[in-house]
Amino acid sequence: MLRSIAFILPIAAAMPAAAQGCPDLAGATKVESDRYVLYYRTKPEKLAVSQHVAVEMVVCPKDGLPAPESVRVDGFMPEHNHGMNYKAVVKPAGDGRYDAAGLMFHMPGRWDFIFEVRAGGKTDRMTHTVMLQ
Ligand SMILES: [Cu+2]
Repeated sequence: MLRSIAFILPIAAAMPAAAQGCPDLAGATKVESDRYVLYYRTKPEKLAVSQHVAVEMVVCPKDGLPAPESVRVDGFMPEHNHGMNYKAVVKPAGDGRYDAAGLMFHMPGRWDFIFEVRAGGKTDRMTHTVMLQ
């Protein structure tokens, strides 16, 4: 009995601390918070002003943390202090994947993608800056 427990524990301790078994999203950009790792990629890949953009995301909880209750994505121009004119709709696609549609960056310049992952009464906010010409 004791012998089998001693055998199991080192295996558990050797597991990676972050995002074990996170589904692969080829070519994605990685952002992370204390609790989550989020990969995203856009469709089309090259962003253009005033064009609808879809965003594919994979959200993976770190070490033993719960799956997200909800995921949101938005865009914001920090230098102009305004967001998008459109609100993205995010749908869970299973296995930690989320598909967002309806984003549009309506002017050139610096935009921040803002990702919000809600779980256990807290929201983790992650951002990634992109430039639109
Ligand atoms: Cu602006």
